[in-house]
Amino acid sequence: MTRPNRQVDDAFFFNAAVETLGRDALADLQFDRLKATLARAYERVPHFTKAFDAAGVKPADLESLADIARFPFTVKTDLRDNYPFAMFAVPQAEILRLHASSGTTGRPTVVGYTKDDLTMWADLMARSLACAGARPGDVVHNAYGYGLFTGGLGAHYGAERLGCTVVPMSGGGTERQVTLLQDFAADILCATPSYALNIAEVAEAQGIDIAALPVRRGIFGAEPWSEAMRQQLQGVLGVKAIDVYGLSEILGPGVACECDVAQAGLHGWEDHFLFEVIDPKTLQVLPIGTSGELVITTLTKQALPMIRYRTRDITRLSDELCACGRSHVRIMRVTGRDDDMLIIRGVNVYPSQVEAVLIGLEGLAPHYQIVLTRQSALDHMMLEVEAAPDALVDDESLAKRAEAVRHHVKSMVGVTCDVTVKRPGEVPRSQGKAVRVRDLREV
Ligand code: DLL
Repeated sequence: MTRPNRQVDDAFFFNAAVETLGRDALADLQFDRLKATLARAYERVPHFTKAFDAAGVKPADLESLADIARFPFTVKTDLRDNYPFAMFAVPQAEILRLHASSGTTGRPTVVGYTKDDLTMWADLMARSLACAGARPGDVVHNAYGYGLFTGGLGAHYGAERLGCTVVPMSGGGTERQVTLLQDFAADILCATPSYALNIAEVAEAQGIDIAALPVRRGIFGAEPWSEAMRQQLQGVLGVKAIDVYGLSEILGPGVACECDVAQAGLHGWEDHFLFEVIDPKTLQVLPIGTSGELVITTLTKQALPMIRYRTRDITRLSDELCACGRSHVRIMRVTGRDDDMLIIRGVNVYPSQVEAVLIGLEGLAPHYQIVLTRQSALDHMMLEVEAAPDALVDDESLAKRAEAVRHHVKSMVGVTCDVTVKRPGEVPRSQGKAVRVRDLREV
């Protein structure tokens, strides 16, 4: 290694004036930008013209930020119904980049960006990386997938914008990831949390002490992960693990990011987005601090303005002052998606709850899958977990461990399930977003 990795303790902002802007000034800025966005969406996108008309509301009706509640929601199927480009508010020739998310059924969701949108995205991702503890000059090992998924290119341009050296790894080729993390002395690892764990495991198998490498921050997102998983990742990787959030319909990564000072909720960048939390059943806006579905309106997007987009992500907001000095609202850890929520004989279960139980138990590796089937009209949950590499794997030990898992899941999550403890390496590993649930009920 030719370069000492740096120590960073001082507060650092990509754009201090904006990140610490007073709440009143932030609200004024949001109001002006929201008014312009509503007008633009109504004038340029037939979907919004129809939706606003059907709701009997016009952009001019917005007299305060709270009036946003009078405007209609946008949902994922609206994008699918307008496939591929009919939600765009600019002519196709002004679109410089397309991304798409595959989804499980039907058409992909397509999103587009103008030149200004790409600049804004890079700025917000740079701001997020800085908030997470990255600094100009750092080496950023980017293991988010490159391609139609927004993770790879989103983190890439943000890191360049911050002035970092980017290693554009993408996902996969895990042994090589370990080698280059080592050889290039990365300061920052960007990956999904499940893939970061996979990297750590492969390093261990190669006899490399990954925690001893200079990497000091893991910037993890794109899938739900638990506080227990944070502790696990921090332990095995020897990093501070920071949560980053985003979704392609709104931007990609960089909509919100935790600060490394507090590691307690993700600062949602309110100069570019308006955040609401609603009750997904009544669709009413909930008071700040109450848990519900996150709804986001873009305030500056040119190509694809989004009005009250229902993310399906379950969280709550916090406007408590943060120790880092940033004034922007905090989005608390997303515990799961409304549509990830499993209802097993009446009990609501999020995979992240199961994960938190597994990580607390001895003799298990943090790899698991939930397999759902239907047995005589009843939902049945089977949990496949994996023994730790050093655990006993004779049939009797595996059966004992399975019984312990079954007991803990029952007492802590409240659901009865069958458990199989597999031998090390038998649960499929993630290369990007982990597949935690195999739902075989429709088959
Ligand atoms: O996952 C963007 C992204 C890339 C975010 C890299 C962070 C890092 P999509 O593929 O459109 O975009 O998926 C968006 O992923 O609605 C959440 O359900 C989930 N998700 C994203 N970040 C988090 C997170 C990218 N930090 C969907 N915690 C979102 C929990 C997350 N869930």
